[in-house]
Amino acid sequence: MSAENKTEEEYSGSSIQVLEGLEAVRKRPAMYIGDIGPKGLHHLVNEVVDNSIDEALAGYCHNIDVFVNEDNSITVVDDGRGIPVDMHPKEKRSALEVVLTVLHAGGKFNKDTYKVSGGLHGVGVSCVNALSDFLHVEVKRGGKLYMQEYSKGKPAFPVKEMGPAEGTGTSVTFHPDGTIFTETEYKFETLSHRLRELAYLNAGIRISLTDKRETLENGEFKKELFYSEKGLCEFVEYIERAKERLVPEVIHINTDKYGTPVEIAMTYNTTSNESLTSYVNNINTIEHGTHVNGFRRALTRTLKKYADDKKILEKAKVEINPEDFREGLTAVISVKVAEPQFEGQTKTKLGNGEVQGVVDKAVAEALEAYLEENPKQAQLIIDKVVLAAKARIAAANARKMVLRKNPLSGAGLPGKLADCSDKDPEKCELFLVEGDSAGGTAKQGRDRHFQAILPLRGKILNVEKAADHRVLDSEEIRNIYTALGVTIGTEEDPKALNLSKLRYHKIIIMTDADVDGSHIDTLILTFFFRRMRELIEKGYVYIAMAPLYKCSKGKVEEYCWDDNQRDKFIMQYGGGSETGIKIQRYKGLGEMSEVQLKETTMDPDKRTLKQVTLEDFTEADMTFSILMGDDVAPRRKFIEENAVYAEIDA
Ligand code: 0RA
Repeated sequence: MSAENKTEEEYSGSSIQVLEGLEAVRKRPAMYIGDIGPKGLHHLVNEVVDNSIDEALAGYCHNIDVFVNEDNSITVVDDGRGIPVDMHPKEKRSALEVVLTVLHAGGKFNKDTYKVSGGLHGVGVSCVNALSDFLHVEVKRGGKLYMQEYSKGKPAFPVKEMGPAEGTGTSVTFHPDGTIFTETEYKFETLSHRLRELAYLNAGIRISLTDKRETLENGEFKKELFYSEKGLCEFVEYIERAKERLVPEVIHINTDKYGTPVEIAMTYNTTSNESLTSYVNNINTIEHGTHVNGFRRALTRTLKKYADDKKILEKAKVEINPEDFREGLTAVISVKVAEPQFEGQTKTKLGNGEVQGVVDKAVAEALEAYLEENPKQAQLIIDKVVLAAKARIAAANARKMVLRKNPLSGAGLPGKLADCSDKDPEKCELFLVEGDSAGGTAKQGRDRHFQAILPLRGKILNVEKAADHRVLDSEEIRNIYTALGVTIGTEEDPKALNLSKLRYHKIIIMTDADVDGSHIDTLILTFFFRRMRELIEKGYVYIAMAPLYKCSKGKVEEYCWDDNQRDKFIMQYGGGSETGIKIQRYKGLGEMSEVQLKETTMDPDKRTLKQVTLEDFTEADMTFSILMGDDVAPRRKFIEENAVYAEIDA
């Protein structure tokens, strides 16, 4: 029944609840949790944890323990007050059952907690219940233990009283429904990343993550603890751990005296990159919004006023732009807003106008005090701003020179590019291929209608460390610009990226599956991340996944992308023994014939592409700083911790 057909009476609370029954969630899961892939799968955990976080923010819960069980079910245990279990007078069933079976019911029972958490979609635990083939909930409350179980959102029996219990709390175990999700395997890193973030955003809560699928050498399960005493202050220190600080302290603002709780931590490092992460109600607002506008306005105004008062700008004789205040800035902004309005393409841009002034006031006040109390640091920051302004002007001139000598557009396409015949960018793909030899194979293996090949000579320039005009001087990099049809400078902004003539909507990085190849991937990704981030944001950048092995027995042939697949083949065709099985290990793209390369890596019907996303800007920014920056120690540590290729090469 559509909403239009309803009589006025049917619009009562109960009818809306019927309309929004759990069947609706199972019919259109993506509408409620975003998607049915890995993202949606992990979102279920966030949805449950968010309820516990709300309970913690209300002051009743201190510990949250998350378990990934052997069967990929998830258990979330908290020591809050426990979901109420008393009979609901109208519904004639326990409040617990209502919370778990009625959409958005959680909040209605819990008016005294200030709902701030509740995920991007904020649909509640009933939604998780609907999308689980099994859910088990336990509540400790009033000295007793209660329990209920569900399948696909339907209760298996009414709430049971199980006996006496000590303390209070809620424990939810759910197993995602494999008929709904494309994948049901949880990733430790995805979960730990969000839980770490939550610990920093909500100081004082102890969160643990235990993976019962994995036993360590000492016989214990893989486990991580997340706890932050000082909140965002420590978050910024974590982000900055691979960078050189300009000022030793992290400026920490934490106040709700202007009506909206605002927490900000910021510092400056010696790089020229800005890293600004913002949150509203624990949700990462990737598109920022009014809270960030307030922050930027206050930062620019306060620093400028300080420099003016001290007559520093007069002496330096430069025009300062707002962007000059952002070079080397690292900041995390978190606000808690009662009724957030989210706007923008991905609904992650805060629209509430009143928040801008609140953040502005809080930042101006704290920053003024910091500058007055720390004149040495103030001088360092202002010096850096002045330097940024001078560098900006010098770079603009150098860029003009380079571009005048050798424009990015109009010079024709690079000689090394084997272009495709189709001209519709939406259909066209550009392969960036490591080395001329693999480039040659790719040219033969491609579909020349829509696939273009640009071979790159080995390692491209590390843009993390190079000055602006040096980047534009590099031939390999100029080739990427011209092949893509990307130029620099629009009417409004001479420095902006101009994508209006972009020639391909798929840009595919294709390198060898070895250490060198992964280094080249990183260099090319660093280039896109720092210079053409919009292409990553639009989802145009991909990494081609070349197979590692070809396994054959008699006439049966199979390509394998990892050791697991190879072992499966050996199991299936050799009963676990390798006799009679041929395993060819591909060390590089060059070892494949054009037919093999086409069949495994280039043909859209058969290949696997990994889309490059900017899911988490903070993490990406840090990874690039660690991998491409000057500091050797954190780089070595990072590579050791993430040594996937090292293993393959062994
Ligand atoms: C409704 C009311 C109350 C607490 C909760 C819900 C609650 C929900 C969840 C979900 C996970 N952990 C939770 N902990 C508590 C307050 C009841 C009271 O006044 O005691």
